[in-house]
Amino acid sequence: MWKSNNIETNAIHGGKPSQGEHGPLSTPIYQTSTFVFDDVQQGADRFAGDTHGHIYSRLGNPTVDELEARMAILEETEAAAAFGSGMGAVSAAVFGLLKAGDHLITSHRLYGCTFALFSHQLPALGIEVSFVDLADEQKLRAAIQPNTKVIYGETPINPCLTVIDLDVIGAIGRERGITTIIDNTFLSPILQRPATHGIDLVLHSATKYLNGHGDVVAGILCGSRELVDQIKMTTRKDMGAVISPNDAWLIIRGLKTLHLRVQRHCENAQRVAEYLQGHSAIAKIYYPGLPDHPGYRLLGSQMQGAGGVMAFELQCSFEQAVAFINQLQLCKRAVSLGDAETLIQHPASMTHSTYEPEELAAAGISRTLIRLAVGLENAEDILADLDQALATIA
Ligand code: 4LM
Repeated sequence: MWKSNNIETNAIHGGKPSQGEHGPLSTPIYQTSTFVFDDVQQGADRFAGDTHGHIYSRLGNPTVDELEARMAILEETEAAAAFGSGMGAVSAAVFGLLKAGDHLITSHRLYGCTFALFSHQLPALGIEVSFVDLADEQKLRAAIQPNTKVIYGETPINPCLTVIDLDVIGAIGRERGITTIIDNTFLSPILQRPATHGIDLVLHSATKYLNGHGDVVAGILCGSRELVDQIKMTTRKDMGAVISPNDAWLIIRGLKTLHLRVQRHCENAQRVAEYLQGHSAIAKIYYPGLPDHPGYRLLGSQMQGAGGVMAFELQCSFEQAVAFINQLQLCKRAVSLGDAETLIQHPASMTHSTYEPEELAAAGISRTLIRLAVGLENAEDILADLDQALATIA
């Protein structure tokens, strides 16, 4: 299987299987649910795992295989598994690794549906969950119990961009024999590769930067062959959050420009963050590319860039904040991130509406917090749109 030393080349060619009979440049879409066996024995051998070969697209598909091979190379892991959504990947990972009586440590700061899964579904099945500040090593160590099996975090965290030190999480996981999972959605492997910091499983909502064009919902999990195979053959197979071959193909296409897109997202976001920071209507801004953000110290080591997402508070009432969002013309009012279009949303009533009011407060999500996922447009146009909308609340 082909592999370069350069991530830009691997995003295009990495893991490509050897050229088939017709030599297509673009990956063929194997739009098939099932695969034909030559005879009963061949089918039985494949089911028993004695021989390789496809069986049924819930278990594996050649187009999906190519996406998985490429993502494993990009995240510097042995293997990867693709899913029908980011939440499909999160749930397959935790249900595959935890059983009743086990304990999960995570942060109270998470994407809203991940928080809902951990605070409602897992406890209902007898899995204990502790929510601690994963950026605080002492608090994390103090939360470990004899039954702790998994530590799960995001970095930078949705929506306030809190950064967690991956070397600390990876070291604690190794030392205590706890499986560590990091959601790398906000940066993509172009800017951050958690496995190189000792993290066991790296997760993505592939809906975001990996695909990048706002037309697919998907997830990816990258890790050791052993862990990935375990999850593929248990929760992915039996719970069934599989990706379609067509969606896998769209992500393969998106990956070809990932490095160019991410670079432009970072450049545009840096300009927007600096503009907002200097604007008199802004009360607070959260972006790890600004020197006063606590995560800035890890830029250049853990993170090769600050990404395209930021959050901010305006010096105004809730009603004025809503009026500002409604006033935007170019920036689109929508959840999600990592698309060509600049997207703006209100976390307390949208992505994080799964949180109770006191949980929102603990996660630092105020009623006036606004999240901006900067797109690929000309930065001048994004700034002009923000400027005209800010002028209405001045
Ligand atoms: C959003 N996010 O924030 P699927 N992990 C992270 C995420 O931000 C998301 C998921 C997992 C948003 C969706 C509406 C850090 C999603 C879940 O949506 O299931 O692909 O990923 O705007």
